Amino acid sequence: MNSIRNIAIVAHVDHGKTTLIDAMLSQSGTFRSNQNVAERVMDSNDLERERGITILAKCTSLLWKDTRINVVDTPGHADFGGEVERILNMVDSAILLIDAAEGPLPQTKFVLMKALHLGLRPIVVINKIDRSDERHQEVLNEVFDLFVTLDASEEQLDFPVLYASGRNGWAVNDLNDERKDLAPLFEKILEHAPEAYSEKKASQPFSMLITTREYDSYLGRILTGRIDTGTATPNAFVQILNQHGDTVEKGRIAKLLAFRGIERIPVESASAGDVVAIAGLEKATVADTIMDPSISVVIPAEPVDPPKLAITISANDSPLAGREGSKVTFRMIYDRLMREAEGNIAISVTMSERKDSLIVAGRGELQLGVLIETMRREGFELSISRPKVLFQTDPETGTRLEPYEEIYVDVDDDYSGTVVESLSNRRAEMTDMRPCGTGRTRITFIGPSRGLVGYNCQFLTETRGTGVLNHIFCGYKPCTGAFEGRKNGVLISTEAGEGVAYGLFNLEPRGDLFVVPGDKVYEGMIVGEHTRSNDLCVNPVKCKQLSNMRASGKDEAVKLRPPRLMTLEQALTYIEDDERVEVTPKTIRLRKAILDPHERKKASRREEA
Ligand SMILES: Nc1nc2c(ncn2[C@@H]2O[C@H](COP(=O)(O)OP(=O)(O)OP(=O)(O)O)[C@@H](O)[C@H]2O)c(=O)[nH]1
Ligand SMILES: [Mg+2]
Repeated sequence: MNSIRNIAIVAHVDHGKTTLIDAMLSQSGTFRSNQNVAERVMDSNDLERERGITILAKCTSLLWKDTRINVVDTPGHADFGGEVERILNMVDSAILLIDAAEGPLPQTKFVLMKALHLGLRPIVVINKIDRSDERHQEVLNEVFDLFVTLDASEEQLDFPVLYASGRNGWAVNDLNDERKDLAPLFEKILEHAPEAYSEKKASQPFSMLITTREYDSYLGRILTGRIDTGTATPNAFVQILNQHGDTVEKGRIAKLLAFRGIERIPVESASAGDVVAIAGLEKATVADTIMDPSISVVIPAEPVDPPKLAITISANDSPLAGREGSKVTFRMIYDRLMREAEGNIAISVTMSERKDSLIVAGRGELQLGVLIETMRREGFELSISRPKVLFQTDPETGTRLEPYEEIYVDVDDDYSGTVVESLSNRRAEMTDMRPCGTGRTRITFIGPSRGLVGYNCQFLTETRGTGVLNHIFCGYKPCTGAFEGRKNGVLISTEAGEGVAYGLFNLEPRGDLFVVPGDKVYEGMIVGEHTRSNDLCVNPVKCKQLSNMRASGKDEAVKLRPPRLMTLEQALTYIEDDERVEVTPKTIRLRKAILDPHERKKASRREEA
């Protein structure tokens, strides 16, 4: 039995990829009947479960009528697009999933563009047909238009279509068919996706391009890829070359693992076309080729899109540094980030000029936020600057260029005015506005990426949490000049100590507070937002003057307004250039980069001059 299909499931965020894979796994009999399986079982890491999104692409494998189908679940969020780009190299086919109510959205366009470019012929699945607001006919037309816009070939345009409800576990070729199970989808995969095994390739010496790299506390470095030629066996001696053809290392395959459902099990051999994981190598990483020492042919890896947004990360130097984290030195941060950049192709890390911080560039706030959150849980303490969009210079004219995005918002009609206004304030231009479904409008804009940094939070407030905002990078255009920063100034602590109810109560008329009584504060730390545009130095640790007269007692138990709490991503986009976010495993604090008020004043004067 050597028949293999390799297929990736791609879609916009939340269109139901991971849920569909649950149903595929259970209906192909991959789980034991008494096995207790979590919902969205492929979203296996903590952050994925907490946020309900897929962050890393992951492979699974199932059997259908003696054919092994390797399925790759991919993330739908644009920030993790690099994962999708790389994974598409490993498969021969893709299932393009589209929500029957929402239709194609920006990330649908992105993943389809990448898939078509690689010459894949996707199977289109219109999912969530069970939704009451589904509009499959229109959606199908929109999908067809999208294929045309993206210059699909005749062959690609002739895509098969299935209708499905992944959550209810059925797929049909025709909506009049009985909605029973996923058999029609499996049959379509066998029929439409190309056979991955080839006798001819299998008879050549072994070679495999590494697509993902992860760490296992037990096995060490685990490298996953699809075997291009030959057969891999445990204990085989191999050499690893990078994309330039330089030798990275030579070594032995200690363990050869194949995917079986949600597990990886050791196997004695695997042949060309199969997707496997290899343990035992020490230096090999993503985009390197593992091969039999008798050959030296590097398999080319497609380059991925460059990063667009950067933050600087340095060691935490606040007065409270080192109290909550175990990894606080710059050296540790450096090693950790370099290791990340090596395996995570969509992130780049460079040393700053002053050699005291690292510039970490990625695709977006969410991706960088997830990286910081992960490091935080590993025990790191960090000091982070506001995300900055990466500019480019036009090689011919020398003008400064900045990234632009196509922005799509779906909002209730009532909020469309507010959203148009706030996006125009962020220099976005409206290009289209049309009704979409009952009482909702879809508005399209083109605007600078800079304007979108931190907008998501404001957008959710403006639409009372009902709006959907999506954007996709659409190229570089001449820079639009300076943006106005945050409207309000901040309240800065002048003292170190613990927040006191009395002191905080007295600050309430000045603005919204970020701290509660008992929170540790220090000089230069930001404790709230000022109601006016300037910064204000305040004392949050001030106690009530005690006198020897007994007070009436009524002002002793002061009632404070609830503080404004920020998530990591909100904090990052809230701060200005002269401010930092201090992150420890337990706390997120905002602070001025320069803590001493006199030094701060001097520095800002220097800047103005
Ligand atoms: N009505 C309906 N909802 C569904 C269906 N499939 C999934 N959902 C819901 O859609 C949401 C997103 O599902 P996921 O499977 O996490 O989507 P995803 O495409 O993997 O999302 P990302 O990995 O974050 O891109 C969940 O709340 C699911 O319950 C379906 O067939 N019908
Ligand atoms: Mg998912």
